[in-house]
Amino acid sequence: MDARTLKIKAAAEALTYVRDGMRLGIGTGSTAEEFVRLLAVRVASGLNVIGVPTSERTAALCLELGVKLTTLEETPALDLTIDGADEVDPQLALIKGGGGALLREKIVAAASTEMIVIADESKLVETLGAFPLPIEVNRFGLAATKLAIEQAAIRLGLAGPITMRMTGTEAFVTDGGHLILDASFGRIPDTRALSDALHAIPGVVEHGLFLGLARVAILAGADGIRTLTT
Ligand code: ABF
Repeated sequence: MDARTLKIKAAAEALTYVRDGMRLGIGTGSTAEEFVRLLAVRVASGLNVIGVPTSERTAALCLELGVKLTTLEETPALDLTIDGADEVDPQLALIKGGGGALLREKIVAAASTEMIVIADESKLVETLGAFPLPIEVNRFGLAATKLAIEQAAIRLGLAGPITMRMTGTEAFVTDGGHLILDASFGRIPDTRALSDALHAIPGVVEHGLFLGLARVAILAGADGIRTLTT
């Protein structure tokens, strides 16, 4: 089975959690896009939901397909967020942000009663960290922030290259106007300690460790769907 088929299967399973009248957080990335496509079909046949998109890209897709959008200003509390991930561990800690939307994704997930992660089963790992951790940073003081991240990592026994995300020859800029540093620390045994240490650095806007946010992970594989819960 190809990767796209697996993503569609995970997205279809997530759709079974959506009820009429729900206020949804709508994720970013290729798996979340499959969810939007399936959701749009249900909306066209009468499902009444409203969604907060986690990126401009997702907003554009929702508008194109007729999924009604709102904002967290108008609708500050959401029922359910459905989003992809770059890595999922068995406790449902996640690395997200490979698509560059981690700040809005985390704000939206935190505003939701429930978060469901959808992915193909290749995203399931024993310990997070093979995927470089995206860290969204303010442009001001970039070199100082990077140094502070390196020092914080060393205190936790972590080390590895930290590179600025690029689009061609230009720095990648997030929807919030910030930059992303991708930190290749390798295995992260204590995700909470790293999360806290990164949050303590003033130039760090947010990072891609999503801890305690997802309650359900729907993972599609060649043998079918696995649903993990906390
Ligand atoms: C978003 O999209 C991210 O947080 C994650 O980086 C990425 C996953 O993308 P895909 O579903 O394309 O693998 O959910």
